[in-house]
Amino acid sequence: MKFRVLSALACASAFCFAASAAQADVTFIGYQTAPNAGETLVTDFEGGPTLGDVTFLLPGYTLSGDGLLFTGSVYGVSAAPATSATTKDTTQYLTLQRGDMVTLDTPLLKSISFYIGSLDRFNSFTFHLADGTTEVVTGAILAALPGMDANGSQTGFTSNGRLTFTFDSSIDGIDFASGGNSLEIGDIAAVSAVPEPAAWAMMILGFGGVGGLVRKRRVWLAPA
Ligand SMILES: [Ca+2]
Ligand SMILES: [Ca+2]
Repeated sequence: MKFRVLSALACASAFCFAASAAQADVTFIGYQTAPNAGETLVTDFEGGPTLGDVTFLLPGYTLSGDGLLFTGSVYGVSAAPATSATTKDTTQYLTLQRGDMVTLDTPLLKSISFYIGSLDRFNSFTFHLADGTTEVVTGAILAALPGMDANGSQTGFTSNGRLTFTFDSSIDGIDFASGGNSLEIGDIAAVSAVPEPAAWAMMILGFGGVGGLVRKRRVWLAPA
């Protein structure tokens, strides 16, 4: 069952008291590798070898920063995102080591989603809102949401899956960063802030097709 809650649980955190803070709806679906219904794939991180020349990056988007394109797992360096309790992403993904930051500049977006592997508390996502402000969601914030953990588990259903952020206003970029090893990101997908009619139809269909694994909460974002 899909649901939307102005979360009492989020209010248990300090972020609830930032009266002017922006808000984002957060959806997490463990092990869901595919983009959500109605989304368009932004990049799958194939190709390279450097961030600037991945084979496919949707027009209008720019990737820059310190991340590595990686396949497989190396202990203490990077772990391929889990796609089930016993399987891993066998394709190329983005990994950020301690201190790394990668920026994805985007057209105006209503929502963005990406596959996250072994979420850690020290992973962070800084959203650039169209009004020029920035808002930060850390792994520690996400760990407080039902159905999610940020314990770095390389197999867990609650720390490997598709993470979706939907905004009341538009964003035009996101910074991925990590205070430790590592932040692992698979396919990124997005919904434009100005969808085509066909996209609306797909989204409406998508709303009816989501199964019982959705955990959706509204988080209060911490100003950067
Ligand atoms: Ca890939
Ligand atoms: Ca990790």
